[in-house]
Parts: sequence; structure tokens; C-alpha cells
Amino acid sequence: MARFINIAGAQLGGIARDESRRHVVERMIALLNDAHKRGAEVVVFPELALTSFFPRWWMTDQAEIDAFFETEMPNPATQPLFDAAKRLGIGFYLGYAELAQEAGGTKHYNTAILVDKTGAIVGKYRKVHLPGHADHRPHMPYQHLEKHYFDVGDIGFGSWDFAGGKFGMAICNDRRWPETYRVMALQGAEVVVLGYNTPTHIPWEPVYDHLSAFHNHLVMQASAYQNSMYVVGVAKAGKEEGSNLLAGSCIVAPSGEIIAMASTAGDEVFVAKCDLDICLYNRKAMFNFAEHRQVHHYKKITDRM
Ligand code: CDV
Repeated sequence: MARFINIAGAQLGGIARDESRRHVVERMIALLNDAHKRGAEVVVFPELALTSFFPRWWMTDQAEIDAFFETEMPNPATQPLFDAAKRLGIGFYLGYAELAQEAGGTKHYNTAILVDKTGAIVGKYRKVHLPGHADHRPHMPYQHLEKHYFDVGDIGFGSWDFAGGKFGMAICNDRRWPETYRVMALQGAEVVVLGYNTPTHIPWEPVYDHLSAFHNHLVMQASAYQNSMYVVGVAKAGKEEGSNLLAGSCIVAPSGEIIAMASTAGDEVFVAKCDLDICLYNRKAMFNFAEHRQVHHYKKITDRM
């Protein structure tokens, strides 16, 4: 048995601080067209794909901060992306900053959505693992203020019927945590799609700077294998407002092998033909969760340390 789906990563190069949403969306539609020509059925865009990675700046004016957030999705700037995907019959993953009015008040989330080939939003995820710091550190060349600007995601990790398979979503730093993938695998996820913005120099913790590309692939390859799933990781890459963002966007098979990868640090599409039935092989053998997991030995994982 085989259940093929063509999945594309749509890596973006840097986005300038003053670059309009409309211009970014034009870049994304060009990638969508390219992906369509190459047979893609699903396209994965990066984390916070509509703007520059604004958590690198300390801002105190709430209006200035909120200008980086979307209050509705789609909206006039992103509607052309939804329309293009619908016209081409392609589903997509999109990361963006979400400003939500909720019962508890105004919330700011680092969010991703799954949009199906009819243009309908079928899934939403809000980033759980927020990296960086909440305080201003003026001695550093740039900040990483995700803990300052975002609330911790309140939805948790899900799994959606999507494009003929079971898809889960994560966002950037989530990919470094084994729990991310396992919680989705336990819900049947066969493909985890995620976007990232990873500076190659981490000013507050530079000890592993020289290994940033290695660690990026290490976590996604190990997790794909250990959970018998595809992992699609897509970067915002290259030079962006004084920060160099890691490229290396890729698609990892359930074997842990990278089967497609971007070769530049700019706007680029790469595609892999993925057989989702491959996920089942190992889930019936080495990683048969029901048969082999010993959950009574895992309780400390959910204890707060
Ligand atoms: N956007 C991110 O979550 N970036 C982090 C960096 C700060 C380490 C990452 O895990 O790639």
C-alpha cells in the first residue's frame, strides 16, 4: 500500500522591517505557483512569515508592537494568498503573529494555521515553547523577546485530517523538544509541519553557535525516526535586519533521512513525494506505541521540575 502526497517547503529569505504584508504575500504567491508547477499539494511557509522577525527589537509603544500582529485571518493583505491557494488547489501552513480578543482579555500568540485546498482554515496551533528572554538586554546586538511579546499557546498540540493524511503543527523552538512530536504521534500525526526563525548567533547563549545547522537537522531527524513520521521544517533564512537566519529547510522521512532540502538562503521551493503509509511500518514494529511504551516509567515528564 502507498499513500503518496507531494509536500513542498517554501523557504523565505529575509523580510525588511518596512516591507509591507502585501509585498511579502506577493513573494509567497510566487512560491505557491512554483510549488504548483512542481506538483505540490501542500506548501509549508515559515514561522512569522508575514513580517520581519520583530522580537529582535525592544519596543515599548503597544501600537507599534501590535502593528506586527494580525487581528483576523484571512485579512485584506493575506486574502490573495488564500485565493491563490484555492485557485491552484493547494493546502498550506502559515505562521503569523496573532492578536486575539478572548474571555481573559487581549492575547498575543505566535500562531500557525493549516488551510485546506478550498481556502478554509482547518487547524490552528499557538506556540508552546517560547524561547529567549522577557527583559531588555541592550548590550546584545539584537534581542529575542518572544517571552515578552507572546503569551504561551493555550491550545496544545493537535492532529488534523488534512490532504489525505494526519498533520500536526509546531513552531520553531518546539522542534527541539521531544514531547512536541510524541504528543502528536500519539494522536496519529503522520506529518509534522513547522516553520522557524533561527539566528545563527544566539547572543545570550552563544556556546553552540557553530552547531546551529547540525542541531536543526539533528532534532528533526531524530524526532521523525523516533515517532515514525515525516517532519517538514521551513526557515525564514538569510540576512534580515542585522541578523543572519539559519537556512537548511528540509523534509525528513520517517527513517530519519533528509529527502529534500533548500539549497539557498533565499526564497526557494523544494518538494518531496511522501508516502504516508511508510509511517505505519515502524508504528507496527519498533515504535508500536501500544505494545512497547511503559508509561508508568514516564510520569516525571509531566511533573513540573
Ligand atoms: N524563533 C525561535 O523559536 N527561535 C529559536 C532560537 C532563539 C534558538 C529556535 O529554537 O530556533
